[in-house]
Order: sequence, then structure tokens, then C-alpha cells
Amino acid sequence: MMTQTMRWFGPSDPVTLRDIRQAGASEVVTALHEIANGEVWPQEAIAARKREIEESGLAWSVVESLPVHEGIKTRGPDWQRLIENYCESLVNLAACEIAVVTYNFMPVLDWTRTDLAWTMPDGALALRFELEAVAAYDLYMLRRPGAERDYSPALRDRAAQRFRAMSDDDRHRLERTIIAGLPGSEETFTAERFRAALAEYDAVDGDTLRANHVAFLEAVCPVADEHGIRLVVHPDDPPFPLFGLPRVVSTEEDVATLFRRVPNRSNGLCFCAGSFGVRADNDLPGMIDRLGDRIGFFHLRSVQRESEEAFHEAAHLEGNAGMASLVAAIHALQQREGRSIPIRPDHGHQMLDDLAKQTLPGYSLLGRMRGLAELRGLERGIAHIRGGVRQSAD
Ligand code: DNO
Repeated sequence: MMTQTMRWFGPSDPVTLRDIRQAGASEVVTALHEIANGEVWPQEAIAARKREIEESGLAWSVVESLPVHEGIKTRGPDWQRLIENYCESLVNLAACEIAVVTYNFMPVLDWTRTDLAWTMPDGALALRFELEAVAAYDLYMLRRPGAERDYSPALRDRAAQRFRAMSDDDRHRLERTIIAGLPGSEETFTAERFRAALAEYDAVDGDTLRANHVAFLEAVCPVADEHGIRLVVHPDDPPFPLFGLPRVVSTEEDVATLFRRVPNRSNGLCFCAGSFGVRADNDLPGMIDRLGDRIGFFHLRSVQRESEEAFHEAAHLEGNAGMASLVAAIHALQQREGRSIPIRPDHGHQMLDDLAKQTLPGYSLLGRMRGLAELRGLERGIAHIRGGVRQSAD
């Protein structure tokens, strides 16, 4: 069966380890969020966090994330030192029996949304993305030089109207939503710092970013191979360029290219159904079949595409993902390879009692618990029908 995990943001997470255990997960995925990006994760600190998790009856074998510093993504002057630190952290993680390490190679911004509280018909709140809102911010608030080249004339018009109709509060909220950093992002920006961070990429186009990604993998994969770690890349979310920044992990071809260029065993994928699923041209079950031997971790969630330029996060069994086909493909992959692959319900609606609480966007407890329950039930049913691994409760 899939290894059922839930993300935990460490001791300051309003969701506790006990909550996660009661929600039905057997493991957490987490990171030492308190350590600055680019610094080494000491073995003692990893071991102490692991003990704390185990004392709650849970396990920790997947890291999300060991962040890749901007100086690695841009191949800046500090590259060598940052790579050495990364490798040292991998060795320390392996010494604590961590088997999977998640990272991403998105420049400047990690995942991006434009609305964190979009009301669903049942009253739950969902996360939403609209390119029109990004354009309104980019063109009229950030005023990024050359931004108009990145949007069609029709979109620029709509963005202008939208910007004019927004109150100061709306504008402030939109800016914070885009640049203040969503849970797990390694950075938080002011407009000034955001402009400066974007400028670091003036000379980095898609080809250069891909070459830098390959250089990173060539440097760290041999260490990961030797220590039995699977490094898994999280795809771009959303899977297209934003703010003129290149993004190179958005499609099956992007990922296949990485595996061709760096064939090391440890070079793997975190298959995020929600991120890949924003593009209708990504064939999700087919990707699980074809890339399966490289997949070390699944993020399972479903987006509802509203247009080419907008989507919101649907409930796990709704939306465009076709979750039953995905779980069936994961079940087949596990049978084929004889391994149990960690999954987590990715995000969840803010719902029920969580509506009255301060929660981390996408990471409130009850919506994720609903998602996990639905995913577990789906897998149990598929296994039962296919005569797979039987559990006493079947
Ligand atoms: C968002 C997450 C991402 C992910 C990183 C991996 O909810 O899926 O922040 O953890 O991109 O490095």
C-alpha cells in the first residue's frame, strides 16, 4: 500500500503531530525550516527532530524540502560552497535514515497563488490562481520593466480594468499573497527585494536554468547515490513562466530530459498531480506509467482548470485530475516495482472548524484529513478489486 504521510511544518505548526496521527497518516514529511537556506543541516538537529516525531508514534523518512539556494540556480560566485553544504546535509540526512529528499528548481518564487480564500459552493475556502491578477500586480504595482511583453493585449486590458477596480486593501492583499511566501517557501519579499531578486535572472533564460539544474544534479547525485538517497524534484507550480522568470520542470518532456542528461539512480521525481495537472497537455496517468521508476514521492491533489489562465484547487476526488485513474496507476506501479511509495494529500480546503482558526494556507488539518481519507479509501478499494495486498480490514 502507499505510505500515507502528511506535511508538518515543525514545532511551530498549528497542526500537531498528534493531530496528524489521528488523521490517519503513519509518517510526516518535514524540514528543518529554522535553518537558513544554504546552510548545513547538522546531524544532531536532524536526529533530534526525528526523535520528536517518533515519540509521537510517527516516522520521518521524506524531507520536504532541502532548499536549493538561488546561488545554485543562478550559478553565482558562491556555487561551490553551496554545493558542498548541500552534499553535507545529504550525508547527515542519510546517517539518520532519511530516504527521500524533495527540492525544487523554481527561480525566486516557490508555489504561487493569487487568492487564498476563494469560496466554494459548499462554503469551504480554496486556493486559486488567475494570470489576470498576476498581470495586474506585475504591470501596475510592481511595474517590472518589460512586463508588458509577457501578456497579450487583451489580458493587459483586463488587468488594467481589474487594477482600477481594486481597493487599497485588495491591492495590498494581492501583493502579500504573491510575494510574502506561502507555507514552505524559503523566501519572503518586499516589492523592492522582489525586484532585486528578479534582476538576478536578467541573464538566465530557460536554457541556462536547465544547464544550471543539470550542473546541480551532476554535483550532488553521486553523493546521494552513494548514501542511498532519492532526490526528488518538485515540478513548477504553476507549470509556466511567471514574472519573466524561466521555469524548466513543467512537462513530461522537461523531466525526461533531466533523467536523460543525468541518469544517476538518485535523480528522481516528486510527482505533484496538482502542479502538472494545471496543463491539459500533461497526461497524468501516462506520466506515472512512463516515469514511474523515478518517482519517489507523490503529492495528490486535483485542480479545476477554469480557462488557460486560471484554476482553483478542487476537492481531491473532483476537478480535472481524475484521481481514481491516478491512484490506480500508483497501485500498478507499486505492484510492478514491489515498493510502497510515500504519498501525501496535497493541500486541502479550509473547512468546518478550521474556518474559525488561524491556519496555514493549503495546510489546515480538516481539508487534508478529508483528502487523505478519500485517497486511502480509493487505494484500498482498488487493491481489493485487483486482488492486491490484502489488509485484515478488507
Ligand atoms: C506547496 C509545496 C511546495 C513544495 C516545494 C518543494 O504546497 O508543494 O512548496 O514543497 O516546491 O521544494
